[in-house]
Amino acid sequence: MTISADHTAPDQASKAPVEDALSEAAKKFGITAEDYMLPARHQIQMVDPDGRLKPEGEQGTEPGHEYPLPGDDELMAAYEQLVVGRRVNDQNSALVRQGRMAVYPSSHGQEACQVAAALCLSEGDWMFPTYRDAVAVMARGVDPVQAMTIFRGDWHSGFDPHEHKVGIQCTPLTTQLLHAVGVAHAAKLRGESTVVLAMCGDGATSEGDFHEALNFAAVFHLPVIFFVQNNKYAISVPLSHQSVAPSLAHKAVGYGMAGERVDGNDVVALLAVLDRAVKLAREGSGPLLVEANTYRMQAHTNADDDTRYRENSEVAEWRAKDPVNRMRTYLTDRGLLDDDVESRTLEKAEAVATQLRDGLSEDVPVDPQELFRHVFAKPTPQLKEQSAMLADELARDASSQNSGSQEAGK
Ligand SMILES: Cc1ncc(C[n+]2csc(CCOP(=O)(O)OP(=O)(O)O)c2C)c(N)n1
Ligand SMILES: [Mg+2]
Repeated sequence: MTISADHTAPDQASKAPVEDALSEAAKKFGITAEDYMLPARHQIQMVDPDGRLKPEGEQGTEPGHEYPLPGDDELMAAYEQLVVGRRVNDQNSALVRQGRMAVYPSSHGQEACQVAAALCLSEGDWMFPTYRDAVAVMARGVDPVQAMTIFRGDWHSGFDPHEHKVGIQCTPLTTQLLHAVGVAHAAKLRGESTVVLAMCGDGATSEGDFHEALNFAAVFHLPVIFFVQNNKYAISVPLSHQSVAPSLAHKAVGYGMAGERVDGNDVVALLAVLDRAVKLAREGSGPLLVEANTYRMQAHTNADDDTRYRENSEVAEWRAKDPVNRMRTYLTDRGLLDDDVESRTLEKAEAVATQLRDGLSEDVPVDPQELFRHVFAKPTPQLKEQSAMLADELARDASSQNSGSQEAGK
């Protein structure tokens, strides 16, 4: 992708260099542009794996990389979505085993990232998720059964992306980052205050599209947050074979944008970091990259055997850092969560699971001719021919079934 002069953004047309904008952003925090772009030396972690709030001096913050604790309402909303998200992951995995869905890439263990990705955005913002981000899509308000339609394989998307400002969950790695950048570019040209959250995994950072999306966003100073869920694997390929950069957040500085690392199993820290990233992007400080340090607790999908490439001890180590248990302990100790709230939350999660079981157990009538629709605005001669062949075959099938049942009825 080359950047043509025809696409010159307004601020560049008026010759305001992006470095100036970065210096402006850095000035807000009293640090240099370089320190603004480089992630803090340590990941941001506010609540430790045992559910204890860390003393301020140990949260990984530095001058210019300071994060206030999110408010209680936001934390309680996050906890509810965490519990619902965990139930959704486990219910969907069961539905795949029962043959009700073709595939489900579970985000079990990554629910804190999923929930924070949805909660940090305002109504008018956009989210561009991957195949693993169904819980984020639902937390953004998409109906659970509509969200899962794509994994049943009977339609491209069960929801209208424009209605919810959520892109279709994307399987071709990182193409969604380019879509996200395009939407952010359009919003900026129109003078809208939209922020776009573009999601991807650690493996996806090796794709060419990742580079093009980040470079374009930085050069045109667009309001995009690249949210990288580093769950340590790209199917069987470990992070060590993917990148030897100090961290994935460090990649940001090479493009001229700010990067930050955060504990991806600590929803409190995630909300703090993402909320600030959204605010900065909305204020016009340009794109940001947030790397969440998390772990994929289950196999890549139901078609993968993770015991062939990782040790059980590694999985056990991460089980102790579970994002849901950690938040339950923290909120209980704060006196915000008691047995009543917990049982109401579990009921809500169970209601969503029931909705998924009922909705995905219905047999949907599918028209095989849909295969040819919406491919091209004007169907090609080849597609027309194939569609006619299919119609012919279906008609022959129907007539042989009819004559078969007449024979049986004699
Ligand atoms: C362009 C492209 N290349 C390869 C694949 C096959 N593929 C599907 S998922 C995946 C791994 C991606 O890993 P990561 O980005 O870390 O995301 P995760 O699955 O861990 O959430 C690969 C290689 C694909 N879907 N698209
Ligand atoms: Mg990964």
